[in-house]
Amino acid sequence: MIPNTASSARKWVEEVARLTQPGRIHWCDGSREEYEALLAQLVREGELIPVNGGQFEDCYLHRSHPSDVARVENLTFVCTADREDAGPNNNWMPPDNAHRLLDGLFEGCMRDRVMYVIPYCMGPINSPLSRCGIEVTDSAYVAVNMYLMTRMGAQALARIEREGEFVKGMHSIGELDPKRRYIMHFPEELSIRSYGSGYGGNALLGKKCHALRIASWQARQEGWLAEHMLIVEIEDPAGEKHYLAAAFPSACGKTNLAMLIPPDALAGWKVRTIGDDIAWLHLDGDGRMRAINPEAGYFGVVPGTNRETNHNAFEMLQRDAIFTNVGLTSDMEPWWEGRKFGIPTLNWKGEPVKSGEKAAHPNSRFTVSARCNPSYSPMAEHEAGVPIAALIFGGRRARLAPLVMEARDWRHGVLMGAAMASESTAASSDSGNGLRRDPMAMKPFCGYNFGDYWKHWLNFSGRSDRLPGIYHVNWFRQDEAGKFLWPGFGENLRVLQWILDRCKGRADARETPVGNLPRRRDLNLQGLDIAPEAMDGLLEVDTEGWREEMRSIAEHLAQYGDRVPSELTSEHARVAAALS
Ligand code: OXD
Ligand code: MN
Repeated sequence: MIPNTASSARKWVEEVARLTQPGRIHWCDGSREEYEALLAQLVREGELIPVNGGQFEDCYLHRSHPSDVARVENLTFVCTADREDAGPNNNWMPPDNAHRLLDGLFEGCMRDRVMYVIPYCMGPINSPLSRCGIEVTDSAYVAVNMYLMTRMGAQALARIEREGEFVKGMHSIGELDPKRRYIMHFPEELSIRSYGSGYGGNALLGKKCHALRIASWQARQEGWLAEHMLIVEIEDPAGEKHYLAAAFPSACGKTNLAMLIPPDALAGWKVRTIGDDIAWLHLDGDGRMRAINPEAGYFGVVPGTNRETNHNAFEMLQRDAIFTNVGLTSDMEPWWEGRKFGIPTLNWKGEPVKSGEKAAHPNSRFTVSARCNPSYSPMAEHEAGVPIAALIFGGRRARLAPLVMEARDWRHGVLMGAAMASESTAASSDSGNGLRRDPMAMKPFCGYNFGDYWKHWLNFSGRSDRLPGIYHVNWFRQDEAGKFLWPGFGENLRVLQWILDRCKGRADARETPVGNLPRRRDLNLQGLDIAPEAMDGLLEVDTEGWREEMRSIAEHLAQYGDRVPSELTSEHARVAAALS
């Protein structure tokens, strides 16, 4: 499958090989045979452990280096010529310095190693909305994960050869030394260099690095959006299909919402998954927003997954899955907190479990092809993408944010997205009150200045009068005693039903300064056992609390200085005035 010498792909790969000096180069063809051969090799090398073949068919466990278990935001850089273009939302390094530093690390780093060349396509292979890349890596674990997560191999290479343009991604696990670890993006060159980590978000370059950071930059130039959003298909009892895209910060239940199981009381509704993490949104010729999921698999958080919380995910983990950093039972079954049955004997590091310690790493993951999902929608392969009825933003907020609110128009919706916040652990908190502002859930992933990004969002309203409605949801409101007010999971469909009815002009709402909210009677609460006071709490607007919130949002926007579009500041002023 090696392309001819005139090909731009071949030339670039040869250039990389001159720098990294691999012992051997393997061009991945993306076949099942190749995948299985790589799995067998990883098992021989001790990088993968086959798990119980009775319960778990063709499933494997990988244990990463204990210092390499998550994305590293502090070591992730966007290297634009002008620092202001990367913005305060990104770490920045001048491109020349970054290249010098990375060239030094990559020089000779693949001696005695195999260099895998992975041509991949993000999005359906023949869709005009898809974009391609090539990742070179010295990790066979990365290659098998890319096989599950992307459309990789011969067909992607053929498209790259046709188009001539592709995102160039260089990855080496290096020495897995946290002091020699960098995830660098060069949006102006459409290139990525990642060194020193084998963890998914840092090493599977098609995902966060390409499909969000680099793609968000490309999208701005080309007039579309690359977003940290799930895409879900909802079929109503009349058989009509609707599509929603929703952005939530990491670990706020995107995978669960994308695979929601309707509660018994909502018989006749069906929910299918298009994507669980990333959406590329384009306007079509009629001004409708259409979405594709650039990925072909899921890299999901394992802990908490069981038959009740996410039946579909639980089912799809039984075959052809790669687990990373979960524990093991004495029967060699993968085990994680919240699995609900079985007893772990080994923890994620492979040591005997001590009492009181967690067996799985809290960020342990599964990698699985989207086609293994019982709720997979074939529309995920639709080349034109699916038409989006509404965009939803959300966060984890114990107080203030109501169960659901609707933006009065696009501009108000962009403000809602820009102001998004979620409660965070102390480790990732960047604001004194325990809240982390995470605009559009893109804080770790927007490849350019947030001020310019908001301007790009706002510009859509001048391009179409058929844009989706924008909504904000919060499944995590608590009462004074810390008890969740809303049951969440499948019952969230009731909120989605209101959103879809609003989009069709079929549901009512009350106008408030912060947005349009349903009254209790506007929601379908049939068959739901919830106290009226809990519903009142979920749908209240605490004016004083919101005034304080608007002050905090103003401070957050001000960090972006004169790159903040004036439409956004005036929208903020409008809401603040309505509250006083
Ligand atoms: C992810 C993340 O892995 O958002 O999807 O961290
Ligand atoms: Mn994510």
